[in-house]
Amino acid sequence: MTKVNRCFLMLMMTLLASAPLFSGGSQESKTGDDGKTELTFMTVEAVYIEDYDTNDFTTFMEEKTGVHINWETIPEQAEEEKLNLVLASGDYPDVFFGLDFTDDKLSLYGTEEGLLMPLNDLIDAHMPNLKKVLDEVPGSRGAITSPDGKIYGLPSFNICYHCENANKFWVYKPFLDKLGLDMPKTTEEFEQMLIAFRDMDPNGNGKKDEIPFAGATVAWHATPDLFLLNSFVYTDLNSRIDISPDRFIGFYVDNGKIKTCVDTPAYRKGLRYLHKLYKEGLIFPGSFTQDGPQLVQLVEGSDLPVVGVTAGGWGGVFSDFGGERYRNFRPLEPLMGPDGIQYTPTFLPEPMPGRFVISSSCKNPVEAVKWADYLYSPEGTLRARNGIEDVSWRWAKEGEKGLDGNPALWYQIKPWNDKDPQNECFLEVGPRAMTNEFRLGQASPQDIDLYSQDGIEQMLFNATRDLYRPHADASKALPRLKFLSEEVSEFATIRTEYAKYVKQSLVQFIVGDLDVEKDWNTYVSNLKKLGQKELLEVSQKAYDRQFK
Ligand SMILES: [Ca+2]
Repeated sequence: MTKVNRCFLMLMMTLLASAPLFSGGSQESKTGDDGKTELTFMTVEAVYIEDYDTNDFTTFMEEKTGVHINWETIPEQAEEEKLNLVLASGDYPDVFFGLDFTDDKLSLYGTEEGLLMPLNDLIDAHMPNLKKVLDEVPGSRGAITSPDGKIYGLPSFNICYHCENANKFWVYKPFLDKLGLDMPKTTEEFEQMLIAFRDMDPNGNGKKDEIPFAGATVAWHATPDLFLLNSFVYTDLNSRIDISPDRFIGFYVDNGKIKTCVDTPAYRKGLRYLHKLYKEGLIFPGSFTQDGPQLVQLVEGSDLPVVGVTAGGWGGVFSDFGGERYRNFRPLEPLMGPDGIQYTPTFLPEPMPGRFVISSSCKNPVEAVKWADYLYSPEGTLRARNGIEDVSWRWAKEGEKGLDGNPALWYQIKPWNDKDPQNECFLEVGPRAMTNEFRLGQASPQDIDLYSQDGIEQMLFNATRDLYRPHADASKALPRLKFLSEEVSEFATIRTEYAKYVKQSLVQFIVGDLDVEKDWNTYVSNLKKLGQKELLEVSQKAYDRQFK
C-alpha cells in the first residue's frame, strides 16, 4: 500500500469515527422496554468467548448503535444439524452470526427457498465500509454473489499474505546442527535427513527415541502429504478429515481448463515416495489420525526433544507458541522432486461467505446491516477481533513501519491469541475486514525477535516471501466455484463421496493398506465410477460462467 493510500485510509477512519455512526431506526423497529431496537442473533458457542451476552464488544456495540442483541447460541458439534432444524422450523432469528453458511447453503436457502434476505440494495444504501472493502479487494463482490446475482451473506475477509502459501514444513534446527546437516533442498536429501534423525541420536540420550516426522490431520496445514506431493505434481488436495469437501479435492486450473492431479503418473510417483518414507518408519503413524493438541503434546511432552520435522501453517499448530521448542523450528523451503517439480499450493485470497446472514423474516434489516458495517472498518475489525483500544491494540505512531516495510496502521499491544477464554471481543467469529493493507499494516519493530510471540507475523511474512512465494503459481489454483442449485442437488452427494474416496485412498496408499503398484488401476477406475468426469465438467461450467 502506498503512503498516500494509507493516509487516505486513516483520514476515512477519522471521518467515520467522528460522524454519528448510525442515524435513527426504521419505523417498524422492534423496541425493548428501554426504547432500544432489539435483534436476535444466532451463533455457535465458542470455547474461547466466555459469554456473548456480557462480552465487552456486545456492550460496546450496544452503546454505539442503540441496538440490543438477544443472543441464541447453538452447540458447535451440532451446528449443521441445528441450523437445518431452525431453517425448517419457520421460526428464524433475525441474523445468523458467524455460522458456516457455505455457497451451497446460500444457494439452497436463499435462491431456492427464499428464506434469506437479498442484501445487494442494503449494502449499497447502508454499508459504506463494506463497499469500500469490496472495491479494494479484486473479485470480492463476485465471490460473495450467488449465481442468481444476489448477495445472501456478508463475508469475512482474512486476506493474509502468509496464508496464501500456508502449507509449510518446519525442521528442528538443533537436530541439524548436532548432526552437521544443512537444510535439505530435494526430496532425496529430505529422506536422508529423516533417516539421520531416526538413526543418529540427535537428541543425544543414547536412545533411538526420535520421531523423524510427525504431523496431524485435524490442524491447520499439518498433514504429512500435501507439502511432499507438491514436489511431484501441483497438488491442491486437503486430506483433513474434519472439513467440508466442497473444494481442494485435487482439482486445479491449467490455462483455463480444470484438471485433476489425483489420477496422474506424477501423483502416483509422489504416493510411492510417501509410502517409502512411511515404510522406513520416518512418518509417525498417528499423523493421519491425531489433532493439533496431540501433535503439540508429541513435540512438547518429552524431557528431550524428539520430533525432527513437523508441519503447520504456523508454529502454534505443533508447539507451545513462543516456547523453547517453538523457537527452534525453522521453515523448510519446498523441496525439489526427482523431476524438477517444486511447488507450493496457493490458497487464493478471497472472502469467506455467509458470516452474517439475515433471515427473510427480519423486521429491522437496516439496523442489522448498519451494525455489521462497522465491523468492516479498520477500527471495527480491530475492536471486534483484537479487543479494546489502547488495551489490546493501538493506532500506529509516526515512523512505525508495517510488516511490508510501509508506514504502519496499527500496533498489537498484547499478543493476539484464540486459545485462552476471554470476554473482550469476538476473536474471529462473524464479519471482519482483514485486507492485505490491514494485515501488513500491523506495526513491526525493525529489530523484532522473529521467534518471540510478538515476531510471529513478521516471521511468517518473511518466510513466505523468501521461501514459499517463489514456488507458487497462483494461476493453477482453483477459485471458489458457485453452483446453481440444480447442480448442487445433482452433484453435492457425488462430490462428497468422491472427495472422501480420494482422501481415504491417499492415506491408504501412504500407509500401505492400498498398494501403489497393484491397486492403482482399480483406484483410477473407481475415480471414474464415482463421477470424476462429471465433476470436472460441472466445475468447468461453473468456472466458465464466473471467469470467462
Ligand atoms: Ca535419542
